[in-house]
Parts: sequence; C-alpha cells; structure tokens
Amino acid sequence: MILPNQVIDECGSTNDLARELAENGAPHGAWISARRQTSGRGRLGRKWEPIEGNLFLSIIARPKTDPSLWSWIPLATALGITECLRDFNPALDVRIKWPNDLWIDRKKLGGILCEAVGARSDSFIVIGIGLNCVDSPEGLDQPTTSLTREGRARVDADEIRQPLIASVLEALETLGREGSAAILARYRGLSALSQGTEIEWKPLGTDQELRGIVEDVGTHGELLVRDPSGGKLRLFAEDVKVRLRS
Ligand code: BT5
Repeated sequence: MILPNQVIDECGSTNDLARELAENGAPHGAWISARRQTSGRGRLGRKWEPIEGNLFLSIIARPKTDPSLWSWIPLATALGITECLRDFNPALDVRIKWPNDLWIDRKKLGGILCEAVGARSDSFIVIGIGLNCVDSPEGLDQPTTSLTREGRARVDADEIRQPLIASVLEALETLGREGSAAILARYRGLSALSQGTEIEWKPLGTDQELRGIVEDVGTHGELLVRDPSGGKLRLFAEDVKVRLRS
C-alpha cells in the first residue's frame, strides 16, 4: 500500500490511488501525485493525455460542510488553481472555463475531475487535477497550451505542486467557512464565460446544438443562461463552447 502525500513514478490514474487511500482512512487534504500517468481520465469516460513533466495530482476532500455545497467543489478547486497560477506568474491570464477547465486565451491548460464516493458521513470526494506544465498534446478536438509555452520559461510540476495544493485547500476552507457566495465573488472576475458571453452546447445525450448568453452562476454552481427567445436555462455539467462571431 502506498502512502499519501508523495510523488510516485507511475500509475494508471491518481484518482484511483487517492480513492484507495481515502478508503483506507487518509484524511482531508491528503494527496497523491505521479510523474507518469498511463490511463488518466476526464469526464464521461474521456481520456486525459499525459506528457511527462506535467502535473497529475489527486487531493482527498472530506468536507464537513453542508452537502448542498458539494456541487461547488469543482469551482472552488478551479478558483484555487487559477489564483495560485496567477500569483506564480502574474503575466498569465489563466481563466476558469465553467465547470472544470482552466484556460489561457481559450486554450485548455488543465482540467479537473471530481469523483464523489459514498453518501454518508464517511463519504469523500477525490479531486483530480491535470495541468500542462512543460508541454501540451497536439491534435485534440480542442486547442491546448502549457505553462511553459505561455510563460516562455520552462515550468514543471515540481515547482507548482505544493503551492497549488495549499491554494486549493484554502479555497475549500473558504467554501466551508463562508459559503458559496465567497467563492462566487472571487470566481466572477476570473471566469472565461463572463456575463454576456455567447455560448453553444449540446444537451447531454443529444446531437442538437443550442445557443444562449451567459448570465451568471447559480446557487448550486450551475451556469445560468438566457436562450435566444429570452427563456432562462440552468446548465449543470454540459460541455459549453464559446460561440465565435463570423
Ligand atoms: C477534464 O475532463 O478536463 C478532467 C481531466 C482530469 C485529469 C486528472 S489528471 C489527475 C487525475 N487522475 C485522472 O485519472 N484524472 C485526473 P474533460 O472535461 O472530460 O476533458 C477531457 C478532454 O480534454 C479530452 O476529450 C480532450 O479534448 C482534452 N484533453 C485531454 N488531455 C488534455 C491535455 N493534456 N491538455 C488539454 N486538453 C486535454
């Protein structure tokens, strides 16, 4: 059995390791990271492409807060990461692309995969973070980037892992102590989908493309959108794209 709070050489998915650690009693804030991750996953069974030198990290959260705040954990995590990276290099315009992506200039820098286990008092959430530090994969279905490419100086996972963990835990603590309003206030200025952004998305399980304009984030962390006929919609986990004007 591996121990928490260390960087191992290789694994399938750090989220699977963190889950095992949590099931064996690892506390809130315990983490595990790998230098190489061979079967990293994203949401809905999608793949997370690995490049050695990038960050593959999972943090265990055992929130003492009201379970109604759990849906805010991905956004609080994204906020912690974004604030940390902006402190690390103030020239980087890192933004949160609701609900779980990190972007620079509309290119994907990182992603977050939160997996909740159990529904009782011993339940926990594994927060998986993939962040492109040294390089990013090419040829995907969306543009990607890395800290090294954007900052024009090599950055690897070892330089940012500890400050990033601290910043994510601070954001989770704020969520627990002050509630979602405190997260929302900090999120608004860092969102890639600010008020008035035109977006499009396909509702899960359909092929029909819908359009709307972003208004805000609602009380459960959902995206509040106005459709072209003025109706109000609430998106919970859809993959949203920014609509490019021709
Ligand atoms: C995510 O999923 O963005 C969450 C990714 C979480 C990965 C971490 S790594 C540590 C931990 N252990 C795991 O097994 N997972 C977590 P999603 O929103 O579904 O985005 C997946 C999509 O992002 C793919 O379909 C590609 O389009 C794109 N993608 C894949 N690898 C990428 C990369 N390295 N950089 C940028 N985009 C990538």
